[in-house]
Amino acid sequence: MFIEKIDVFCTSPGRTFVTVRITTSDGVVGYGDSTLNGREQAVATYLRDHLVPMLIGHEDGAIESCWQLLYRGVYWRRGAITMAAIAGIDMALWDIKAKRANIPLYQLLGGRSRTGCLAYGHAFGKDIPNLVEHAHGLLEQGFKAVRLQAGIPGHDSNYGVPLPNQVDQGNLPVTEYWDTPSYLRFIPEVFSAARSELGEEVHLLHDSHHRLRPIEAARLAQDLEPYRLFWLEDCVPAENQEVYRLIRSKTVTPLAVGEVFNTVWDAQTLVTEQLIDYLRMSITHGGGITAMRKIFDFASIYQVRSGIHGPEDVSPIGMAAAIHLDTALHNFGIQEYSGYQSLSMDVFTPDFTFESGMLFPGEAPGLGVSYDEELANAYPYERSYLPINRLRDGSVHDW
Ligand code: CS2
Ligand code: MG
Repeated sequence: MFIEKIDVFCTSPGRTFVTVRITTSDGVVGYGDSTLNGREQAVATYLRDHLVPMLIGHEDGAIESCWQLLYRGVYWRRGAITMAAIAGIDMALWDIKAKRANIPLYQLLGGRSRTGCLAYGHAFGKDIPNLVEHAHGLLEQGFKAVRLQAGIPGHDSNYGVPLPNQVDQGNLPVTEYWDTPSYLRFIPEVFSAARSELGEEVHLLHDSHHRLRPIEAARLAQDLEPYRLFWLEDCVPAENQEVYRLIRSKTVTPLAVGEVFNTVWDAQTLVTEQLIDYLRMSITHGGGITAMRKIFDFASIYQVRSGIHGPEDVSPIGMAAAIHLDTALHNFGIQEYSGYQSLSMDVFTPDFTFESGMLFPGEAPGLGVSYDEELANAYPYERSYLPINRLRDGSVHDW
């Protein structure tokens, strides 16, 4: 059997998603996620104009061969656009293969390695009391791990703390301002208060979102050691993997990085030198299931665990794929799960579940997702941007 038709949808049911639907010559349908926040049309166009024509007639069961065709058969390789496009095709082909075998995807990836997958939610607050209150709410929902992001005194905004009436300049980037010294002074206070309010058991995580320099990151990681974080994430931009050598040498706070990575080469030094503890690459941005199962197996040799990226801008399809892989991987660490708007869930109807702080894949054959084309088409694509971050002197900084 072979690929007969590929549809690429770029719609905004709740937020913008890029969805791939493959239909085979014998009528089996598979779904994949190619969402890349703020660059959705670039991926959709790459798929429609460049990849889809190459794939019609390709044997749908030849997944590895298809991946190699799309990675090395197009000469220009790697990059966020390319690997998100490959990911959507790859996920859909794995969905089809598991449907043909009439088993949930995790069974095809080695079977169940754990009863459930530890998840973490996003707690945020304009100040410490507000943050702790939100974190308590997540604990009441059953989470055993929460990411804490707080407003910083003197900052108009901070990463991970949505503003109630964020100035929306239509569909152009919003500018935010950042001050590292006040951030470095305040975050230890946040985690001191959180640890005493939330107790010793709960896993606490924090995301510096690429904003520090190596010595600043080392300082923060050291200052947070008394609060025993599960991880400190994206403390510095990671294009230069070697800068993690300094940070690693100064702290025992676990380090996580990788949500912006899209191939194993982005993480090779970090993994082989054990400069990190968790690799954050997502199936949607890392080239699909074919690529990510290999990358996490490579990471397992160095005792680096998975921490797959799972915000709202990985679609429920990408989340379902992550949970299936999480369930089978030996070196699973934790799964990010910030949840979705009900409209998004109505479009994709994923069968994964969240219970007592853990995520569970469904037992339906394949990924356990669908795509309500009619409902989604009622929410046409709307251009949107991620914010731009500047220092107070106006220079552009990492967002
Ligand atoms: C964040 C992401 O979840 C995280 O760890 O870094 O939500 C990130 O801000 C978004 O994926 C950007 O689109
Ligand atoms: Mg992050």
